[in-house]
Formats: sequence, C-alpha cells, structure tokens
Amino acid sequence: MAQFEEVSQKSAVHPKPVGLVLQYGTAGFRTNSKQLDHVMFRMGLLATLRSKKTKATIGVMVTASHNPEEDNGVKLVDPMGEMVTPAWEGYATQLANAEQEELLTALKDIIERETISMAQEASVFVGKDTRPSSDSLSQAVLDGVHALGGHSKDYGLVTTPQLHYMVCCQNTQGRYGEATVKGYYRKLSQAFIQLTKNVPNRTDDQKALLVDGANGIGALKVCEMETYLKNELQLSLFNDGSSGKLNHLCGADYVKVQQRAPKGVEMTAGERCCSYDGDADRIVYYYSGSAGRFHLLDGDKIATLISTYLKELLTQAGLDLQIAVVQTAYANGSSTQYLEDTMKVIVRCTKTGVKHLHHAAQEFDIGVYFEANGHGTVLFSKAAEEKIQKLAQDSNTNDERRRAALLLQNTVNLINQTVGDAISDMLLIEAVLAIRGMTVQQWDAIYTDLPNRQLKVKVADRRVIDTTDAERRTVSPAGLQEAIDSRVKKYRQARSFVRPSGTEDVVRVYAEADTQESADALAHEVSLAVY
Ligand code: 16G
Ligand code: ZN
Repeated sequence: MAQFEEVSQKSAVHPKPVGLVLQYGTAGFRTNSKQLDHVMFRMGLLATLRSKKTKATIGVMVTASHNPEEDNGVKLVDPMGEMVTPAWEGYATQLANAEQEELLTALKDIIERETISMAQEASVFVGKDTRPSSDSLSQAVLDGVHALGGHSKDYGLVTTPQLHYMVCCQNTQGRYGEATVKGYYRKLSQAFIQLTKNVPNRTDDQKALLVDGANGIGALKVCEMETYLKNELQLSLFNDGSSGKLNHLCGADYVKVQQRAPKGVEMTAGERCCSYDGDADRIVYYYSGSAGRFHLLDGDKIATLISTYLKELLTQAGLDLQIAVVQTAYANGSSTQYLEDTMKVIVRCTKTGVKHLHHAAQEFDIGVYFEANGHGTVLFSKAAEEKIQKLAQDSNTNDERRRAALLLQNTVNLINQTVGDAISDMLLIEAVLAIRGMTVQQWDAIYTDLPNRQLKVKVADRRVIDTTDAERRTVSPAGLQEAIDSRVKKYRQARSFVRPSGTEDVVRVYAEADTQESADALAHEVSLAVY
C-alpha cells in the first residue's frame, strides 16, 4: 500500500540506532534527547493508529518534565485527555524497539491485533516544551503522523496539561471548553475571578504570589495568562527561562526533593511562593518562616487544603456527595492520619504514577488525587457535576446553599480534570486561601509533616525488587521486607519502603520518623539493606 511506502521512506530519515532498547515507562519514553528521533517518528505513527482505532483526536506531548535539559521524552494522550491504556503502552514499546527493517511488520501487527481500519481518518494534536531538542523532535512526530496520512494540529509550545486539555475539548465537541490556548486562559481566569470576586478586603499582599517557573514552559504560559487575571492575582515570576537552565537548581522536583528554596527566588519571610516543574504539571508551595526556616507545602498539603474546602462547601450546599483523597506510599503519614481521623474523608493509596491515581479517583463522586511531589487534580463524576449545576441554578434554594453551589460550580470550571496542572492548581489554591481567608502559615499548620528522607540506590538490576500493597511492601527479593521491618521497629512513628523507579535506573528509598535524624538514619539503613 502507498501508505506503507511512505512510512518506509520517511522512517529512513528517522533511523533507529541498532540495538537501542527503550521502554514506555510511567511517563512515556524519557532519555537523552539524542536517542529519541526515531521514537518520536514512531510515536507519530502510533498516535495516528490510536486515533483511527478510537475515532477521536489523540495527543502527543514532547517533554521530559523535570529531567535535565539534555533529556527529552514523549507521552501519548488518550481521547478524554487521560494517559494511554496499558495495551497501547506495550505497542509503543514494541514499535520503538523494532529494528529498522522490522518496523513495517511491527506496525502491521498492531493494525491487525487492533483490527484498525486504515481508511478511517486520523487526527493528532502535538505539543512541546521549551527544551532546545523539542523543535526537531516534535517535527519528527509530525512526520510520523503525516507518513500515515493523519491530520495534525501543532500547538507548538504548550504545557503538558494544556495539551491534555485541548485533546479533551476537541473530543467533547467543546463541552469541556474551547480547544485553544486562549480558550484555556479564558475558562480558567473567568472561574478564578468569579470565585474571588466576593471575597471582602483582599489586600495586595494577599494577591501577591512568587512563582518559580523552573525556566520552562510554565513560565512562558503563566505570563501569557496574566492579563486575563485582571490583577486579581499579582505574580512575581522567577526562573522565567530568560537566563537560567531548565530545571537546574529550581522547579518543583528540586524543591520537593532537596527541601529547599530554588535558586533565584528572592523571598522575604512569610511570602507565599510556588514552583512549577519543567512541563508545568506539578506544583509545590513554600515559604520562609521565622529565622529563615524553609517550610514546604507539598502535594499532600495541597490535597488536604482542597479536600477540606470542598467538604465544607458540600456541607453548606447540603449535597450528599462522597469525597475521597487518593495518595501514594510517598504521602506523609501525618497527612493520611489527618484526612482519615480528623477530616473523616476516605483515603485510598495507589501505586506511583498519575494513571493509577487518576483511575482510583474516578471511582468517587469527587476524587481529589495528589502525589506528594505535587502532581494532582480533582475529578468530579458526571452525576456530581450535574447535581452541583442544578443546585447553582435553583432559585428556590436558600442563599447559603446557593452560594456554596455557585462556588462549587466555579471550582469545577477552574480545575483541569484531565491531568495535574500547575497553573490550574495554583489558581485553585489561591482562590481557596482567599475564600477561607487563610495565610500560608495557617494552611501549613493544618497538620505537621513527619520528617522524611528520600534516597536513591544504584543496584545491578532494580527489577529484582517486586512490591505489593501499593508499593508499600516488597515481596522479593526474599528477606528484604523483614530487613526493612526490623529497622523500622527501632524508630518512633517510623515507616519506610523501597520501590524500583519507573523513570530512572535506580531503587528509591523512602523513610519517615519522629525526627529528621531518625528519618535520615532509617533511610540510610534501609538503603544498605537494598544492596
Ligand atoms: C513520573 C510520573 C509521576 C511519578 C514519577 C515517579 C506521570 C505523568 N508521571 O514522572 O507521577 O511520580 O514518574 O518516578 O505519571 P519514579 O518512578 O522514578 O519514582
Ligand atoms: Zn511534569
């Protein structure tokens, strides 16, 4: 078929280095950008097939998130803006690893297994982050799409969550919003302004926020959005990409893992600051306390703030909707305890990786999910959205209930439900703080984090470690869990687990305990047990 001839010809321009094997991991393919040209071309092919199969628009995002600037990566986005299904992750790996002469066979194999009609039209949205390599790599994706006769729309520089949003808007015929970057700004800023407009006496101090853009795409996009916010939020942007290197000594991952302020942010005591990661799908907050002590408000604190706010509104609105918080093993023990014992909300723990959390959150009327690293969002079931909307429009209801319902409705509009979104999360957090009249210190004081430590250990083969119970316990190698248990017993309020990383060739170790010294010592002892 002519189509396949074109694939053959074009693929020769994007040759695969012989013997190179890559894996579609937790966040797609991710490695040094020099190894990715053929992968990008092939993901263009695969996205086109996926689009034919689902008869919907598929997204391809070129980014390596918080990884160093030299790396790059690619992720496929399914029709409703969610991560691609496991079977197709498998196809992605097969296609990426097929040697040059096996490519057509691999492609035809997928077409056959999925009974794809090649006559079906295909549409693929492509986006990229600000890495120097992203230009040519996204071009390779487009080459792949066109080689199979697919239609493409190149959004150019967008955040990862913006691309997810576009895909969802497109496939819901605009019901979720308009599939343009401007449409995204308009929807979010209108919701934010509606939410905050009746908050009495918001001072300039309360409107001020310091933002670390990680020298990445988030910085660019939040600048574009600022005019839409009509001074209701006054951002001071640092690490805007004009001089510093992407993710270098800055960004959400650096701040969370190092537990310190990013380079280049001039913060005075008590000021609210936040950091995005390199593709703006994560956010963490922090401030400098008295005596310059650094205080981090991570994904767990964000989930707590948001779920507390939502629960209060549901009570005021008199809406009987079930709310749950989904976390991973990395969630600080204090947060879980607070949510379960004080807030009395359902808490679920899943494996690391957005798709697992997202999936679990879909089971509730309202599912708030956040990884401790700051990736998260809120999902509302269709029924929940309808109930909220109905009440907001019901002129017979009393003022308090109606007010709560209107706040809930605008909250729904402010949230990017497709995936964690630093910009949307930031606006939501700012709105919640304003509505509840809370300072960042008061937010921080909701509960006190247990001191914790994360380490990584290089081992010969990280795959020998197998975990269970949402990665909280190991089942192999034999004896490892017992070794961890015996070390944990020596400390107070202690917990520790190990898991093979899905994005790096390392084993990750997490430990928490009543003091930082104990958490550090426990993490160290457990990492020795991993060898
Ligand atoms: C990826 C995941 C993130 C997870 C991280 C864990 C997505 C979109 N991203 O970045 O959710 O926290 O991997 O990395 O799923 P690790 O397996 O190396 O610890
Ligand atoms: Zn990211």
